Amino acid sequence: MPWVYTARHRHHDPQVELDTSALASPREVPARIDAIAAALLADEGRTFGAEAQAPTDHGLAPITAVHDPDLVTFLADAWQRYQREVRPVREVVPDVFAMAGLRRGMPATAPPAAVAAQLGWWCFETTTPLVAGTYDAARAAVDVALTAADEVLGGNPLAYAAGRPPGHHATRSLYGGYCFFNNAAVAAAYAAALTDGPVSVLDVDYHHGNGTQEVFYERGDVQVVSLHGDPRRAYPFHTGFADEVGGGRGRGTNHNYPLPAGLTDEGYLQALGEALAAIDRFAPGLIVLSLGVDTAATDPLGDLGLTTAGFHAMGALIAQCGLPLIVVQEGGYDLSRIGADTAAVLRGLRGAAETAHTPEPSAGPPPLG
Ligand code: SP5
Ligand code: ZN
Repeated sequence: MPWVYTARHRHHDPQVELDTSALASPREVPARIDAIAAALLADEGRTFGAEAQAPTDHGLAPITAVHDPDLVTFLADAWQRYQREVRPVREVVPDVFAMAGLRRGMPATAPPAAVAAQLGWWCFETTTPLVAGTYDAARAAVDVALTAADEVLGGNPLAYAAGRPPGHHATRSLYGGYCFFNNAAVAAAYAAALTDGPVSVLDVDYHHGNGTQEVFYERGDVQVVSLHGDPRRAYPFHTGFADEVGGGRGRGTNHNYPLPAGLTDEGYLQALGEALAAIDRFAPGLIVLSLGVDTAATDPLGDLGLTTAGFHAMGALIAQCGLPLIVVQEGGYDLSRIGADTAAVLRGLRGAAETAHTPEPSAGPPPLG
C-alpha cells in the first residue's frame, strides 16, 4: 500500500493554544504524525510500503479550486505581517471575529486591510494558532493528499496520506479546528475533476467535518457522509445535525450521523453500516476517507469508545464497498495509540482493497492544469 509522508509537517509546531477558556498545550502536534509513521515503518513492509513516498508539488490550482484564493494569499504571509504590524509573537491568534451580527442591517464592507482585522475575517475559532512554518506545513499536507490521490487515480486501489495539519474543519473561506487547507476536500475535488465522475467523502473523525460539508454542500457530484459526536455536545457545535442534507444541486448528497457519548465498537459499526449504504446508493467511482482516530475510547478530545479491534473492523467494513480509497489523516490525539489505531484501520481496509476496481481518468487535458 503506497503511503505519503514529508517531514515538512513539523514546520507547524505550536506550543500554546487557547482551548476551553485556558491557555493549554496544543493537541495537534508533530509527534502525532511521527507516531503514525513509526507504526507503519515498524510493520517492515508487510502491510504498508517499507518506506513512504515524498509528496510532489501540485501548485496552487487544486487548492483554489476549493478555497477562496484570498484565504490562501492571507495564510501565505499572515504570520510574518503580524510580526511587523502588531508585535513579535510566536503564536498568532485572532482577537475579534467578523460575526454577521456585528453589522446587522448595515452596508456590506470590503475585506479589512489590517492583519489584526483579517485574522478574525478568515478564522472562526481560537485553537488554531499560526506559527512561522504553518503555511509551509499546510501546503505540504495538501500535496501529501494529492500525491496519494495520484496513486489511486493511477490504478492503486488504496493509498494513505500521512499528513498534518489536518483539514476537514477548513471551509472555502475559513480556517480553524487545527485545519488550514481542507486536504481531503482538495483531493476529492481533484479526483472528481480528473475522473469526471461522482466521488464520496466518508469522514469518520470524532468531530463533524464542517469544512468538507460546506465545500460540497451545493454540489451534486461529491457526496459527503460524516459520523461524529452529536454537535449538541461536541465541537464544532454549529454544524453536523442530521437535517443538513445538502442544498440546490447537492440536495440529498450530504449525510450526517450524530452519535451519542460512550458509543462502543458495536454501535459505531452499525451506524457506519448505514453510512456505507448511503454511499452505495450514490455509486461513486472512489471514496476519500477522512480518517480521524479521535473516536478512540481514550482520546482526550473525544467521548466515544472505540477499541483498536474496532478500528480494524471499521477498515474491513469500509473495504467491503470494493471501491478505490484515498485515505487522508485528520485527527487523533492519544499519542500512545494513534499509530496502532491508524495501522489497524489501514490493515482492515487492505483486506479487500486488492479487488477494488479503479476508474479510468477522463480523456483530454486535466481540468486543473
Ligand atoms: C481535526 C480535528 O480533530 N480537530 C479538532 C479540533 C478541536 N478543537 C477544540 C477541542 C476543544 C476540546 N476541549 C477539551 C475537552 C476535554 N474533554
Ligand atoms: Zn477530530
